[in-house]
Amino acid sequence: MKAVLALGSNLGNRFQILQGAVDALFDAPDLEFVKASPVYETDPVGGPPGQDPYLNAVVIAETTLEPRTLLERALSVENAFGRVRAEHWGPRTLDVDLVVVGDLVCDDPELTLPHPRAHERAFVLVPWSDVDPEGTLPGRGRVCDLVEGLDTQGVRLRPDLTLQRPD
Ligand code: PH2
Ligand code: MG
Ligand code: MG
Repeated sequence: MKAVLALGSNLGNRFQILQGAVDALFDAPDLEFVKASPVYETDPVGGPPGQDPYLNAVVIAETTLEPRTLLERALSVENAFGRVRAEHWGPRTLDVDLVVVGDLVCDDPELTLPHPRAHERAFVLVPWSDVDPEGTLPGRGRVCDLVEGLDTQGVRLRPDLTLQRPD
């Protein structure tokens, strides 16, 4: 199955953390790296005022893992990068979200698929459409169409930062 993961960081050495997350996520079996998107610097959406901007990127993967197992791997990589869950939508060293896994639709509160807010988040859809314009969000449509309807002002390409495939 294809899996789309969204990465974000707005604390610490953000780019090093994103690259470290890519390396760590794929340093285990049954999850294969396909592509990483360009990196964007993005204005924080929601959360407390005065937060620093995020770096965001999207990674496309192939997996045979159960979505729940993939979620556990994502959470353990977040923890490895010092994620502290203090404030809802507060600053974070690393956020790894499952955006879609195949065409699964699941409304389990612990793992909602597709990600319940992905369709309205330019910081997810812009990088995703760069690497996978034909990608779709089940129930919502094609990424390239969804991106058309969004305000993308707060999402700025960082051409100086490029994620490498995992080592
Ligand atoms: N993640 C959030 C809340 N707000 N804003 C930006 N720009 N980027 C994010 O990754 C982000 C956010 C919750 O996960
Ligand atoms: Mg998130
Ligand atoms: Mg998250």
